[in-house]
Amino acid sequence: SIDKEVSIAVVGAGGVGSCFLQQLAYISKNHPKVRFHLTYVAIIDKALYHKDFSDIDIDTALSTLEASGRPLPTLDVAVDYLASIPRKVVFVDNTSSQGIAEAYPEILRRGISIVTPNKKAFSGTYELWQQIFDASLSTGALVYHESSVGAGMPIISTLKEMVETGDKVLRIEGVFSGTMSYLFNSFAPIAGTGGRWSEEVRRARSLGFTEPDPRDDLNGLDIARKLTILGRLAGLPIASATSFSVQNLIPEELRGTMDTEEFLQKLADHDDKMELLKTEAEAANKVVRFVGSVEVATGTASVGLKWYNRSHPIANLQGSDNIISFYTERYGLKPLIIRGAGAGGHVTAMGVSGDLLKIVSQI
Ligand code: NHO
Repeated sequence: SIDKEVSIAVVGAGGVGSCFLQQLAYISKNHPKVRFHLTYVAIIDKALYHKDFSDIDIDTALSTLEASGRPLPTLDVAVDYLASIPRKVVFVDNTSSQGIAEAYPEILRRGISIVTPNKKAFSGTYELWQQIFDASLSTGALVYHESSVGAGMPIISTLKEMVETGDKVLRIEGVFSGTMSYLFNSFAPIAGTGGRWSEEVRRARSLGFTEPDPRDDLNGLDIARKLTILGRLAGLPIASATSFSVQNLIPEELRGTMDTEEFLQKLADHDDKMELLKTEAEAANKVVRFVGSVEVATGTASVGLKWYNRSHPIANLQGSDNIISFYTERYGLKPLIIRGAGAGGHVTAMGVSGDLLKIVSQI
């Protein structure tokens, strides 16, 4: 029997958002206790919602939004509308919008819970982080963001449980970017030679493994954002994603405003340097990988190239997999290791849907 009714607002319906809507359709048909009402759907320029809060059919939401969506209201207007819904409301942010991220404290203050894979809010200023969790504490509205690190893998929930049950996290280390995982697994494989660096970047891009402009992966910022989030959850007041050492793999001369094609052509001039890195590691019977780590005792985080023995779990990743190792007091010398697909619409949306289920069971 149904014992709860919840309204869902979905903002963003791209790679992750469209997969999330498919999962929401499944959940709403199969949940034994909760009735889900899709009450608001929006993309960058359009929104679909009804004055009387009546339901939007989940299966056809996107085509209806395309055909008869109205112009996107301002965020203030949208939040006023959501706050007036006479039910519990969960706001699902499937965008990478900075503006929406900055509105989380206000959304929570209005009693609306939030689920999101968007890293911006949690890796921005420490002040925004505090405002978000203070607002949640004061109103009881919840905020979950599992997919902001490692897609659907249980990274954030695991770390939170360690901390909340009194384990002491000492170090977190891993490969946090599907793109960089793919690039280094094929550039410096544990067996065979791998291609030239710029060719590997070009190939990864054509296979859809990089951002449209690969510089957005090579600059290390995506990984720095994820480390900021994990470091803060482990108790470090990390000021921002640019407050610690991040190795930028974009050669300095190529950081200007040139277009992507010109960048890829010029990147070939730097292949010899990358080749040298690879052969130096090989000479020591190791492989080079691009990793991130948080060192809790010293309060530091870093992102950059490191060498690993061929037998090391970090050296043995495949495809665009992520791997995250938690070194804690409880786990001693053998870290808890979580490994699996770290990118892609369906697995990222699963983290979002899983969080939604956790929220509805608590509100
Ligand atoms: P898209 O496909 O660009 O879709 C964005 C949607 O938001 C569009 O529908 C757009 O119209 C809408 N939108 C943008 N601004 C809006 C606004 N102001 N109001 C209303 N709608 C707006 O982006 P994705 O790929 O679906 O990503 C969505 C979010 O999930 C982003 O925050 C992204 O960072 C996050 N995310 C995506 C992935 C992924 O695999 N695609 C992952 C994690 C988080 O695990 C993944 C990952 O880390 C991949 C990473 N590149 C890696 O490891 O290499």
